[in-house]
Amino acid sequence: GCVPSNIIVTGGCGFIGSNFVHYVAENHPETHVTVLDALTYAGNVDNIAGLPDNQVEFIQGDIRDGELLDRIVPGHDAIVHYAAESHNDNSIADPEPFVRTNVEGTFRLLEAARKYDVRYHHISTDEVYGDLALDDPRKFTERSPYRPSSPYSSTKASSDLLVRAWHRTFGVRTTISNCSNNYGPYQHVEKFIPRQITNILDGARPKLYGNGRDVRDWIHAEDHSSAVWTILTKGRIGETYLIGANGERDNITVLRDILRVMGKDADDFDRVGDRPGHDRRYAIDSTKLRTELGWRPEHTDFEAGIRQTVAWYIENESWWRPAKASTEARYREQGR
Ligand code: NAD
Ligand code: TDX
Repeated sequence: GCVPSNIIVTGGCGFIGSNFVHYVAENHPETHVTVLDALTYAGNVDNIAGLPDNQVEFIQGDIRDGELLDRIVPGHDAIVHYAAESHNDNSIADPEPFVRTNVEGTFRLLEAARKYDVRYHHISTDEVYGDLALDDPRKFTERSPYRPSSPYSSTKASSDLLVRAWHRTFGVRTTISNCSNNYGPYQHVEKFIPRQITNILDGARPKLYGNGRDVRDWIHAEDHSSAVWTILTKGRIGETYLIGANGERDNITVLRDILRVMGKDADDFDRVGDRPGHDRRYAIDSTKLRTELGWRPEHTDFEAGIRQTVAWYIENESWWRPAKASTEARYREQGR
């Protein structure tokens, strides 16, 4: 593999993108990072504050802005594309921004990668494979069929297909990674784990959808970052790699971990209406990434990861406070 000297990270002011920028700053000081982010409701430039100015540069802009891409893409040797509309519940309330950013935005970046012959890594999700039954012994692999359920996951699936076509037809040097559910610092309070932690800190009760038996395959955002770096530098061009850390848990178990860590009773939560079209279970088989590229996760103790994450939200109330009331107001409109 070869270490890129100058990369663009789209969505680098969001949850996972900013964790990746921190990861590169700490572990690969020889790589310059240009963060391109529109700063939507989900983006916060404070997420990358304090990183060395000579290594990390921020440009506010939209990935759909072709003229902006013409100005900034030349001179970079890779694009790592995280920017997206990322929340399933929002995609049910209003799908249009998901088509615009996830489909059209990916198209613009691929066109720029083609025009300037820049390596392109695409961040995607296990949700493109739909869901599994609770008792299905299988997990998703790189060969699983695409069958997305939600407006969010269908736009992510669409973007993956564009990447495959731009590789095969135009020879763009692409890789794709499909990762399972992330947790860790800087995650927006609309998402399951931060929503429940910050509800408890606010003296409000956590909200569990449906019967709480839905399973997600949790991975710490830092392990996602190390996997993406591995694929960016050592992955085979044109290939897809699944990223996961064998972290399957149902939602009620995760919620009870949070309640226990925060000193609450195991039944101190509300059950609310279910998400329409709710996926039952996701599970990742990351054998290809582990055997071909030698990647391993480091945060394998989920309860320790939850404890650290709870501590981060306690210490960083000024970070999440501005988004909390408006997020809960949106949930009230949806009855969740
Ligand atoms: P996020 O919503 O926290 O952050 C998205 C970022 O993209 C924000 O900073 C936002 O300002 C920016 N953005 C949105 N639209 C833009 C546009 N048109 N132009 C430029 N910037 C724009 O999302 P996240 O949870 O960090 O997810 C990042 C990526 O990882 C997404 O592609 C998502 O599909 C993927 N992913 C997420 C998870 C997860 O568990 N959260 C799991 C697997 C894959
Ligand atoms: O308040 C809640 N109560 C609840 O029970 C919320 C917000 C969620 N849930 C449930 C729904 C899901 O089964 O928790 C689970 C996780 O929900 P989210 O945090 O919304 O994540 P999910 O829908 O699984 O999608 C996430 O993982 C895959 C990310 O948001 C996506 O961007 C990623 O692609």
